[in-house]
Amino acid sequence: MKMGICDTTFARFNMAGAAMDQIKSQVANIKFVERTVPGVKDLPVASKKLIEEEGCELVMAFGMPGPEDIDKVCAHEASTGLIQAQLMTNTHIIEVFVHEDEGIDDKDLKVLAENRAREHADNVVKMLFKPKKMKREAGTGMREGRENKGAL
Ligand code: RDL
Ligand code: RDL
Ligand code: RDL
Repeated sequence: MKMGICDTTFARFNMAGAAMDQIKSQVANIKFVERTVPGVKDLPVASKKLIEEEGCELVMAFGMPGPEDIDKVCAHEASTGLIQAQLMTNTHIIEVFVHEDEGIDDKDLKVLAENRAREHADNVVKMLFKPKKMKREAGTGMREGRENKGAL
């Protein structure tokens, strides 16, 4: 199968590389079609093109919104665009965003970005190939990149 991988030059960590590494370690015969765009607001159309023009069955979209108010607005707009692209194509675009101010410092941000990318990659493997495993995790308080919250 073909999977789309879309990332940005704005981000400060190669989340796409970490995610592809994580997927390749679990699934054979997967072809990645990669695109890089400047920033998060460019992800929706790039993802839609990967679905419609390249035949990708799922896309992972990686981005890093900055810490300023303007960046938060941008991130929300990008999210809305990604959801619209999903609805227009009836295809999942897994949004993997790490806000720069989620990190306590640069070192923590790097660890968070790598872990979030890898854990969303695990989610994608479950969604596509192990739906029963995903189903067993329903209501269990899963998080990506930090400790899971756990069930009540
Ligand atoms: O279409 C070109 C740009 O408008 C687009 O790449 C934007 O996503 C770039 N951008 C901003 O203009 C901004 O104010 C980004 C951010 N903030 C941001 O926080 N993270 C981004 N892009 O990835
Ligand atoms: O497409 C993959 C994820 O982006 C998507 O599953 C999001 O809904 C995950 N998510 C967040 O990214 C977030 O910042 C969730 C929350 N907050 C939240 O509060 N509750 C969720 N998901 O169910
Ligand atoms: O409850 C603590 C965090 O889950 C919360 O702050 C989330 O909003 C953090 N978060 C993001 O900001 C985001 O852009 C998460 C995701 N994406 C995500 O994909 N998965 C998360 N948190 O678990």
